[in-house]
Amino acid sequence: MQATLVIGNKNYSSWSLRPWLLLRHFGIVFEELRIPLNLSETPPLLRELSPTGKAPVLLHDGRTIWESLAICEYVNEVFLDVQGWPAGTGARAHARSLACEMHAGFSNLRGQWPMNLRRRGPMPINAALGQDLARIEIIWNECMETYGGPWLFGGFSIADAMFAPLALRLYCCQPPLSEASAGYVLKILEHPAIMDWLAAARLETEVLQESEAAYRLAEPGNC
Ligand SMILES: N[C@@H](CCC(=O)N[C@@H](CS)C(=O)NCC(=O)O)C(=O)O
Repeated sequence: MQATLVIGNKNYSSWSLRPWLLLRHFGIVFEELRIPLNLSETPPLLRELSPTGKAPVLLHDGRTIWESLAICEYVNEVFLDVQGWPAGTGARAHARSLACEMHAGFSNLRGQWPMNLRRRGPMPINAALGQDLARIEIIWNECMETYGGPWLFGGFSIADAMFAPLALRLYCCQPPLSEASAGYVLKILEHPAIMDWLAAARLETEVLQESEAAYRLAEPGNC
């Protein structure tokens, strides 16, 4: 039975992108139901589909699966024959740790640079944001050194799906990056599914004031 992935706006919904990318990368055919966020009709529509009233949510075989990482785990089990994580207990544990860290952490980066694919140009970096960026450098450099690239664990895994929106934020806000991290951002940008997502995002016209305001506060008119 075909699954339906409920997503938010492609320009803004970083959580939606994660399981969407995983499904697309592995060629899983699914239906996409886009519900624009922050409209007056959004909360009742999302509440009907998801217990948290948030996107993404996956509907499959009479089941409702919410939370991006839980959706990735379900996709891994049901559609990917558990190939969504790297082979090898050590690498798998490492990848799961990073995916959880991404899901639970990076609040400064997520708060100050919410995903807004229309933004382009350098943004100021305060101490808190700098800490998140430094941690990303450590993670990506360690992964490239340990597993040899081109993806975080060699082949594409759920860890890449989890970090992809963060890579797009770095593309939009252009902080200084090491060679390994810049290469990884480029690799994400060149993924055919990401190119499709970006093209669809460009066609969207909705404006989420909340996401725009974060940037205006940081530096008016900079990007
Ligand atoms: N922890 C959740 C976060 C989901 C989330 O915050 N989704 C946002 C869109 S990116 C949303 O649905 N916002 C609508 C709202 O909060 O009303 C996950 O990993 O899926």
